[in-house]
Amino acid sequence: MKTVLRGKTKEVIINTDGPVIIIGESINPTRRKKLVSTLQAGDFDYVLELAKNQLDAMADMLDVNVGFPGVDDVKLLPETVKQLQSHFDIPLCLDSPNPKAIEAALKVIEGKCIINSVNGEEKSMNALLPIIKEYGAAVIGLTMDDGGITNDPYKRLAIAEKILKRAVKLGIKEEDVIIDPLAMAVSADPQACIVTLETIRLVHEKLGLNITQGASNISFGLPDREILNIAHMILSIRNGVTCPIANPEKITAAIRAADLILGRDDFAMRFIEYSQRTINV
Ligand code: THG
Repeated sequence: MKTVLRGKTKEVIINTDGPVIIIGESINPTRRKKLVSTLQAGDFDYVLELAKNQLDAMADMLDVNVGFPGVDDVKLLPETVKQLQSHFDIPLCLDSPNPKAIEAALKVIEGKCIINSVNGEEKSMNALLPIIKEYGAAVIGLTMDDGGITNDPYKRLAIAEKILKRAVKLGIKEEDVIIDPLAMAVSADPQACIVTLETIRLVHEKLGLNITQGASNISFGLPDREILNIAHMILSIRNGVTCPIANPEKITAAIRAADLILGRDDFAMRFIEYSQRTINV
């Protein structure tokens, strides 16, 4: 199954047969106070620098999250989208829980983006799926709903199916629904990653959809986050993750290695391309 995205002109295809597409995570103010302060001052240099660093590290797309308490993201999300698109020809992933901010950004965005995200709650699906259909975007469906977050992979699969059915009923194409199995901190729950990995396997096998996840979430609160993120990423790719939201500056080498090992990189072209790039910087 292929999900096709576009920047102003550049096309990116997320394919369930791989290779893995990297959605850069860094435009996110959770741990970056500087992002909020610069954006609020109308200064876009820092967000453009975050974008460039991720693209240099081979991100294929960029997640764009500018939500922060006190920020007017209905104004800021579209402004940030315009700035990013005037400098970089790359598809974006609009990361906001605010349907008004999403719609405002969809009005100005060029190409075809991903909306991050809906979940299985009636309120979420009703607010966002019609807009996503209207603007022809793709969507990430989080496997949680009115009942909250379950630790049963079969229940997460059922929520994925519910979102898929609802989206298709509204006229959104099946291939434009990307599932998020919910990656959470393994420091808080020793079963967290295995539940996610099993959900990935089930969604891949039963629904055949493209699968993302906020890959760096799993290592919150632990030392040596980089190695944990890499181990989890490789296991996730084997199970069916095709478009993780991750830090390309830390993870691209491991992803290129996994793709090569899984027979998705003829003559090791992509692996070598990345390795040459590392040597040359
Ligand atoms: N699913 C979906 N979208 C998401 C998430 C998800 N969006 C937000 C988040 N989760 C994914 N994005 C991040 C961004 C940064 C980090 C984790 C997840 C992170 N950053 C390091 C830190 O905070 O210490 C900094 C890394 C660095 O130095 O570059 O951990 O789950 N659909």
